[in-house]
Amino acid sequence: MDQRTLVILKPDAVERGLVGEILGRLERKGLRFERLELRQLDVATVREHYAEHRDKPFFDDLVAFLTRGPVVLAQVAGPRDTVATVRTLMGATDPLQAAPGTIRGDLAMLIDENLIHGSDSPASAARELALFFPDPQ
Ligand code: 3AN
Repeated sequence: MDQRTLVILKPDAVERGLVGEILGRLERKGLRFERLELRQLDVATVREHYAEHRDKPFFDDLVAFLTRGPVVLAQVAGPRDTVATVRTLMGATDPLQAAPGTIRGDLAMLIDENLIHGSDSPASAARELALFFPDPQ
């Protein structure tokens, strides 16, 4: 059965002109885009999205970063463990630790500008898709 996940190409991906490169990697893997949108996020939505990091020292900088320019939001679908498949393609949170061949491993250097978000579990994916795409298709 198909599984869905939320992908966000963060403002650094848009600014650096890497949208096509990153979406292309997901697409060439065989994943499908069910929704795809360039959107300027507001502070309240980003704070809710990253609520688990509310008490971290980097929280305010993270919110400022995610709202400094438009992002690309994608509802991504594929077989079985698509949530995990996307996380594998992304690579580790810290781009300097991320394996070559992954998006972060190949294209990023900074932990606070690491290009892409992908939901970390099916439960997170359901919550995040409802947050960013509340309207029925
Ligand atoms: P991932 O995006 O790999 O799921 P999380 O959920 O641990 O990673 O972190 C969410 C976001 O918070 C990361 N994408 C990154 O931009 C930022 N972040 C995580 N850890 C740090 C850190 N130590 N310093 C600055 N930013 C961080």
